[in-house]
Amino acid sequence: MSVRTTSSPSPEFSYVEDVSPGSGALPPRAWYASSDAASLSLNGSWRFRLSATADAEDDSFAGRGYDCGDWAEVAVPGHWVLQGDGAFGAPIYTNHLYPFPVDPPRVPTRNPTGDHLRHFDLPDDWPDVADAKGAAGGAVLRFDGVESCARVWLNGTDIGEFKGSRLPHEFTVGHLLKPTGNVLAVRVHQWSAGSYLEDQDQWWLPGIFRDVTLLHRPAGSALDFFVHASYDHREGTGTLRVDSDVDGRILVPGLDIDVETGQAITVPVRPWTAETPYLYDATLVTPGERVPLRIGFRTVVLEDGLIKVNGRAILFRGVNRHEWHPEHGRALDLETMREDVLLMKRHNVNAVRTSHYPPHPAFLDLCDEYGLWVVDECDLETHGFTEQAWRDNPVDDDRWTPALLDRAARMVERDKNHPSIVMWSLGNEAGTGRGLTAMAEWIRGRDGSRLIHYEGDWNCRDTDVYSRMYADHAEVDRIGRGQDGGPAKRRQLPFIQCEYAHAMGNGPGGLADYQRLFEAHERIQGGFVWEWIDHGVEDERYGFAYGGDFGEELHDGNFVCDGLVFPDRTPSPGLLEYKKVVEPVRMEGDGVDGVVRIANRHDFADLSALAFEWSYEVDGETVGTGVLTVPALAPGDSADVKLPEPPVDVRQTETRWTVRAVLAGDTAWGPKGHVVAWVQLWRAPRQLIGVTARRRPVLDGRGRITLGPAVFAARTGEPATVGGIDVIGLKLDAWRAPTDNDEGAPWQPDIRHGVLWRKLGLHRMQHRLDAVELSDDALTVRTRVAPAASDLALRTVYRWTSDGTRLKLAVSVTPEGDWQVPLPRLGVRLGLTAADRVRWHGGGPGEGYPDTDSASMLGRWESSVDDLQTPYVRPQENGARADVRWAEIGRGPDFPALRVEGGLPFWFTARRWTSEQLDAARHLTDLTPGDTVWVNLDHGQQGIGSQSCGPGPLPRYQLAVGPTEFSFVFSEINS
Ligand code: IPT
Repeated sequence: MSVRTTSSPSPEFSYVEDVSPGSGALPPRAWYASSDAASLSLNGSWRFRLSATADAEDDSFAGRGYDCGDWAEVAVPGHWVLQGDGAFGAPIYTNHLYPFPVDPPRVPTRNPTGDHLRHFDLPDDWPDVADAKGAAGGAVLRFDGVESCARVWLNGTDIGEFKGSRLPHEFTVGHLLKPTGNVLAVRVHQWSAGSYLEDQDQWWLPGIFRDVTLLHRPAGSALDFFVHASYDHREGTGTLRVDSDVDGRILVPGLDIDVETGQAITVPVRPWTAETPYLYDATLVTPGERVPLRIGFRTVVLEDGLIKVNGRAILFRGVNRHEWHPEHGRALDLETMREDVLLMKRHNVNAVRTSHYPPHPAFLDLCDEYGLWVVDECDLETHGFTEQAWRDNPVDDDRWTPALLDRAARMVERDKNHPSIVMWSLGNEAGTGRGLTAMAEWIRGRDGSRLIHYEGDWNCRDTDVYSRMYADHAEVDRIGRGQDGGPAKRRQLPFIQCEYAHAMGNGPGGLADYQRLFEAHERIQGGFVWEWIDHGVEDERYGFAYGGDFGEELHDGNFVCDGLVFPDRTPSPGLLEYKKVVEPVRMEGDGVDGVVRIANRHDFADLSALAFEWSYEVDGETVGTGVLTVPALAPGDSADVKLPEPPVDVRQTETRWTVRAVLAGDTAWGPKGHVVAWVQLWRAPRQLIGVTARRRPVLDGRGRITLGPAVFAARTGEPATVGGIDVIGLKLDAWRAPTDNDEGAPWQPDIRHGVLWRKLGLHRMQHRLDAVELSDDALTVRTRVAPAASDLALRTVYRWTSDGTRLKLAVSVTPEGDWQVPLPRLGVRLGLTAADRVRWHGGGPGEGYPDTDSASMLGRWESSVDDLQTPYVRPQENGARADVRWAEIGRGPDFPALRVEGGLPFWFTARRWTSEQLDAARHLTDLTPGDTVWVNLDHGQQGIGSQSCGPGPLPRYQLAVGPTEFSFVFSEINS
């Protein structure tokens, strides 16, 4: 046994805790793929050995001839904690807490360290490696992303170490390469000084998670180059100048350009915008290689206090995108990246903030190609220092400034040639400090053609835009009106919400109200919903796992599942709502006059890519369709367009127009016919149905009351059957399984309804029966609904009448006591034993709540009960269909079914478990269907809001307690 007398870790491991960004790497440069220089992907299966500490093993594994025969294997790119079936540790989720003691730059002794080994031969056609000399020639080894710190050896030679997980690092290796039997050894430490700069709200996932590539660098190859391609919107010309470290020529065949690098040329061009992403194919030719380029001409400026591109102010309809794949974590393949871009385009999203680090570079190529505005954010967040009032924050400590500047440079140099990037973001939630100023100054000096963003400094010392997160509607309105005060500089700046509308679980609510403000005030240039995707980890125990599911000591639960798409990228209702709210064509009008006002809300595109279709519906049934001729309106323009004569003019039932703007032809991102925007306009309103009370309730000798088609239990006054359909437990219901937005975030100072509801006991209401009364034309059941230990109550009277075939229930609710909170819901619930299909006329096809119902389109819909459920990763209230006129639920396709018509439109929900079971479940796998389908018919629902990290529902969407009456008509139908 040896006794250690040296410090731990020993000096040769001191780089791990060194604040410096690393040593040995080449200066950062543009990321590109040569068309003729050879390259070799080193992705694939690597040998792997995991140690518990940074210094457990020496470097003997790095030499040639080392026998790694008993090592495990991991896939590169990948995170080792997501491989090996738990043998390699597990992911950890924290929002902002560092999962280790805060003592910068020191990290824990227990520092999972993965030694990775890859053996490779050069391909036969690899150019002669013996010629390779110096930094400019030979070969370069590139790592696109390693979390969080790596030391690299090639054929036994230590070539350097680096930090900066989501940034590229390159090393000159030509002089070390052999034709065969090369050994690449990479030691990766989970924790390092760099971890203090990477405290983003996400899983901590060590590993080589992006590509590893060997690039041949022939003599005279391009090193770094900077494409400057501006657009003069007054002249319609573009000016191109490509500065290159190695002189060469730039060829742009589409523009007849053939100029030397460094030389500017101005020619008429088609500009690039996110809506019209026109790219010119070009080639940079240096003596040693040809580099294909895609050039987009556009100019970004801050002018008149606005962000303008090509002379026009833009409006961000954005999302925050973390890189996520449910199996592979942040190791994304190209198809997954493309899927993100296509989904965004198809849902009217026009902007991405790459929260909170530069994405895989291929994603930016896709943004250029399909058209998305990008705010490229640096890999920097020190949020955990908020726990100590930002004391020792690295961004305000000069010792860390070189690391910050290194990160800024690696982002800007790698990504500078993307037209899609309009702003550089210094990072996220890092407080304020000199280091940020140094980054901003360096970026401005290097690239004056883009704006600078950072949210953490509300004084906007270093930024070109006033950016905030989760400001409520009232504050956004004040900012839009310029009534927010603030320092002089800030008052001159445009405003964006870099994060808003927290899409955790069911929600976000209030999007439409935000959008109205964004569109009303010029100063407000839109926002970015938090966030794009739920970071659920595919897990056979739970379906998708979240924080705490891996036994983490500290974690933030399902706060990591707050996206507009589920972990498998299925759009959630929140994304459909966002699509509708930000639709770039706004239609309004009057279905009686038959006029639609169509406004083009694009910033650049006219409407020539769209076709317009109308349909005409009677009681939800489409009875006619046609095409509407709409001029190719310029952006910002609008026109009144006349609808045709209605195909039939029924006045005694609800009739309406639906007008859709669809893609006129296939585009790069969507097929012909894809719906971009829509509106519904009434021709004739719905007529209320009446049931004349013509039947008398009859008590028989067997404890039953018969009324029209229904039989009731005389003792409880509850219906037992309607026609041939068994009904159980019909009662007033005011409880819903709180949503994440109901529960709110623990730090929220405001009233958190979900918490108050539970405290009050709304989930354990007792129903006291006071009377069952029979009169000539009605059965009246009087009850008092209240939780134990409280004097608050809802006096509830059920009044049943029938005309012989139909059964009407009129409910009247009279509150008692001083209710200080809104109700989760108010309606009746009932159980049906034989039901699995639903048809309805109302909002659909998906769910809708008071402040999330923009995308809910009125129509006739049909679904299985199972498909009505929205699979939020943490189970919670979901699946209500809004504005339902009538619904039929039965065992399909051969109904008989119970038909329910609402006196007023209502919310319809049906599920194979109770709200209480839904509330108790932590994962979808906890929900097991029972024999009964529980149906909720709600007169009211509480809004959703965004309080899991923002404001709660606006007052007008809250379900205030007050005397309330509502009714439903039940009947049995056979179809
Ligand atoms: C904000 C963070 O910037 C983001 O990373 C994420 O954590 C989001 O919140 C919540 O999901 S910070 C917020 C606590 C103000």
